[in-house]
Amino acid sequence: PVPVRLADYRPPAWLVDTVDLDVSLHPTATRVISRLALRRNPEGAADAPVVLDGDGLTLVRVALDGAPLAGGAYEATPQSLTLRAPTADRFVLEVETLVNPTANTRLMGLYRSSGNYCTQCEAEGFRRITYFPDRPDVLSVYTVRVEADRAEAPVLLSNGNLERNGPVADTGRHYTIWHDPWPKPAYLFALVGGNLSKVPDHFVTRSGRPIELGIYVEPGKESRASYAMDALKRSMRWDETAFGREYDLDVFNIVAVSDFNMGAMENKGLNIFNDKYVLASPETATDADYAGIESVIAHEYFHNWSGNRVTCRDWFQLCLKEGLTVFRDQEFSSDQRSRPVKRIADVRTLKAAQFTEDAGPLSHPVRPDTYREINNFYTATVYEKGAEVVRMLKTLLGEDGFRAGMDLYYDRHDGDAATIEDFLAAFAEATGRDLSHFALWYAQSGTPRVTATGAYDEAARSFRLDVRQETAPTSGQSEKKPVMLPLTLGLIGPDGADQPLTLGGSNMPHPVIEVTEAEQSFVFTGLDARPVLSLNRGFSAPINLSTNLSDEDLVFLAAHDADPFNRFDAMQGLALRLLKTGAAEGRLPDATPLVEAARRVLTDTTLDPAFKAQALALPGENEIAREIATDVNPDAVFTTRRALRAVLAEALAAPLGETYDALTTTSPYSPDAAAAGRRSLRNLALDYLTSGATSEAIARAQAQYGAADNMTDRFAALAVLSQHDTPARTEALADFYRRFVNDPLVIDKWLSLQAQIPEEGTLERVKALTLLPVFSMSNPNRVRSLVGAFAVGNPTQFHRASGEGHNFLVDVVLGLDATNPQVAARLLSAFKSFRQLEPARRASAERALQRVAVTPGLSADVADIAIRSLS
Ligand code: BAL
Ligand code: ZN
Repeated sequence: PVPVRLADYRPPAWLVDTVDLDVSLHPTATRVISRLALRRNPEGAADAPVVLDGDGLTLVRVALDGAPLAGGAYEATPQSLTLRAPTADRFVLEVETLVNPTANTRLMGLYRSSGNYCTQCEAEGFRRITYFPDRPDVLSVYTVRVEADRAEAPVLLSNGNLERNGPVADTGRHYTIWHDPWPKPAYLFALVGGNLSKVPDHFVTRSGRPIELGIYVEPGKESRASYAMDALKRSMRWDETAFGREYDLDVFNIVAVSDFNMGAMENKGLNIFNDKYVLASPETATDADYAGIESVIAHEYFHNWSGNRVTCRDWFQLCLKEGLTVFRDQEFSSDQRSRPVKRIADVRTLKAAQFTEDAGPLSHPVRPDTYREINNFYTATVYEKGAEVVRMLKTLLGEDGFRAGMDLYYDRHDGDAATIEDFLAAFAEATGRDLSHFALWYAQSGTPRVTATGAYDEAARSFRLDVRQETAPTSGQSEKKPVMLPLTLGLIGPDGADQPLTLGGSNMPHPVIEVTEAEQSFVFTGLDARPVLSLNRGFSAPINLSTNLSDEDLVFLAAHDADPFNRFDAMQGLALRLLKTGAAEGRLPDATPLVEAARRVLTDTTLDPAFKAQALALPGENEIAREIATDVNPDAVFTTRRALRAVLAEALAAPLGETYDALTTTSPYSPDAAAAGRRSLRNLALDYLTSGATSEAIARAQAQYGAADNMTDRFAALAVLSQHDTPARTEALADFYRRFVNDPLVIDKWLSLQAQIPEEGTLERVKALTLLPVFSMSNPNRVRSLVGAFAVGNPTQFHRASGEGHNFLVDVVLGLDATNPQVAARLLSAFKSFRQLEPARRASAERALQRVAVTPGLSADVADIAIRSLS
C-alpha cells in the first residue's frame, strides 16, 4: 500500500451539503440510492473532477440533476467513481449501487451480525456502502430512508430523529425515515435493521429538553442492559456539569451487536456497541466488566461533542477526538468511583499497552505523520498516550485554564473538522500560555526516560533536584528533543508530612515543576531535615522515571506518601527491583523490605481495599520484561515472579487469611466501586493464599467457586484454580462450561483463562479449543479471547523456545486475513516487543514475521504490521 502523508493534506475539491440515502435492505443484494448535493469547494483545487471513493461496490446507475448519465461521462471501478469534467459548480448526483451484507466478513461497511443488519463506517467503511468522498472533512446533513422486510427486520434505525415510518403497500416490507440536522462526516453514519428488543428510558437535559433513550439488544437480553442505561444517564449528566455540554437530538439510541471489530462506535445519535460493553448481570459479568461498560458507554456518549460536533480534519488528527475522549471518560469514571484507584488502573493500562508499543518497532507519534493503513492506528499511543497529553495540559493550565480552553475550543470549532493546532491554539489563547514546546508531545514518539537525583544539603537546609531527560531513537525518528514535562512533586519530612515547597525563594502555589531542558536543576530551600522526594505524583507525565531513592526511601513512601499513586508506585518499584535482579541472577534477593511494606499496606485499616489490591498486586510478566528491556527470557521472568509471590504468600499468610475472612460477606451483589474494591482485595488474597497449591488452599478456592452468587467471585476462583494442575481445575473448568455454554460472552472468559495457563500443554489446549462449536474464527470477541489472550497474556507459552507459539499465531493471522484483515492485523501486533527477547526467541519471532511478510496477497492491514514490525 502507498503511504499517506500528513504533509500532503489538501482541502476537498468538492463538498457534499446534503445526503439523501434510500437503503433497501436485502441479505445479499441491498440496494442503496444516494442523492448527493455536491458543491465545488472554493478552498479546494480549482477544476478538480469529482472523485468519489468506493470499496467493492456494484454500480447500477448514475444520474446528474435527474438525468441519467451516459457511460462516457463517468468512470467507475469498485474503488472509485470519477465524473469527467462536470460543468456546473453545484449539482445533485444520484448513484445506485448494490452491496452484499451477508458476504461482508470484514465487518466494515454494511454487514450482518446474528442475522441483524448493522454498519461500521469508521474509518473508511462508508465507501463500502456507497460512492462518497469518504474523508472526515466532508460534512453533510443526512436524511436516510431504510426499508426492509418487516418480519426480518421489524426495527429500522439510523442517525438523528425519526421523521416518518410506515408500511410499503402490498409487499410485507416497511420503512423508516431519519433526519440528522447536524452536519457530519460519513464515518459517523450508521444504520441498523433487525429483530431487536428496545430497553426504553428517558433523560431531561439541564435546559429541560426531553430525550428519548433506547438500548436495543437481542430479545431475551433486556434485563442485562440496565447497568448500561444507568451509565448512559450518568454520562449525560456528567458532561453537562463537568464540561457544560448538553445532548442535541431528541433521541439517543444504542444497539448491541455480537460481531464487532472494535469496542463500540460513536455514530451520531446511534451508537453501535460490541455487546461485551453493554450486557451485564451479576451472574455473567465481573466487576471489571461493569467498569468497562461504564467507561465505554461514557466514552461513546462523550464523543457526541469531542468527535462529532467537533470532528477531525483528517485521520492524522485521530488523537484529537480519541485522546481527548479517553481523558474525558477517565475523568468521568474517576468521579463515579475512586479517583486514585482509577488513576492507578489507567497507568497500568498505559504502561502495559502504550509503553510497550513505544519501546518497539510499532512506535509512532500521538499524531502520526504517515500511514499505510489507518485501521492500524487505533492504538494505545493515539488513545492512551493521547489522553495523557490532554491530562498534562490540564496539569499545566490548572482546572480553570483547562476548562476555559475547552470552552473556547468547542465554541470556536463547533461544526468544524479541526486539527491539533486548532486544539492547542484554543488553550493558548484562553490562558495566554505559549504551548509551542508542549506541542512536541504530539509529534515526537517514544517514552522519555527521566533520571531524577536528589541531594539534601544540611548546612544550607536545601534540597537539590537534578533532572535529566532523554528519549531513545524510535522507528523513523533518530533525533529526539527534550519535551516539556509537568512533574508534580512533594518533599516529605521525617514525620511523613509534606514540607512546604520553596523554590527560588518563593513558595510554590502549585506543586508542579516544568522541565523543558535536557538537564535542569531545582533547589528547594527552608528544609530542616532531609526530605524524601515524591516525584511525578499522580503520574503527571507519562515517562520512565529512575531516581536515586533507596529501598528504605521507597518503603517510607509506600507508608507515608500523601499521593496514593506514588504510594502504589513505591510498592511496584520495590517489587520491580527484586524481580529484575531475580530474573537476571536466577535467585531472588532478600525481599524483607517489600514484605514489610506489603504487611503495612495489608493491615492498614485506613486504606481503601481497592487501593490495597492494586498496591499488593505484583507487576505482570510483560511489565517486568519491559523493565528488563533486553535479552528477556520469559521463563526466567515467570519463575522469579512466582518465587516472589510465594515469598509474600508465606510471610503474610496470617494477615492474608484474616483479610480473606473479614471480606467474606453474605450481602447481595452490587457492582458499586466500594463493593467491587472489597471483592478485588479478597480475590487477591485468595490468589496469594492458593499460590502453594496446598489441598486446603485448593479446597478454599473450590468452595468459593461453588458458593459464589456472582461472576466476579466465581471467575476469580476459577482463575486461581486454572493456575494449578489439579483435578479441581478440570472439574471447575468443566462445570463452568456446562453452566455457560449458551452464553458466548461468558465462554470468552473461559477461553481466555485457558489460553493463559502457563504450562507446556496450553498450545495444544488452545488448538483444541478452536475446534469447539462455541468457538468461531469469524467472531472477533472469540478470536481475541482465545488467540489474543494466548499471544499477549501467556508470555512463556507464546514465546516458547521451540517457536511453536509464534508459528501458531502466524497460522491464525494468515487464515483470518482473507476474511477479517483488521482483526488479523491486531493479532499480529502481539509481536510488537519481540526485539527485547533473548536471541533464540527473537530469531524465531523474526522468522515468523518474515513468513507473514512474504505471503502473497496479504491485506494492507497485515502487510503494514508485518513490514513495520520487521523494520
Ligand atoms: N471511534 C472508534 C471507537 C471509539 O474510539 O470510540
Ligand atoms: Zn473513541
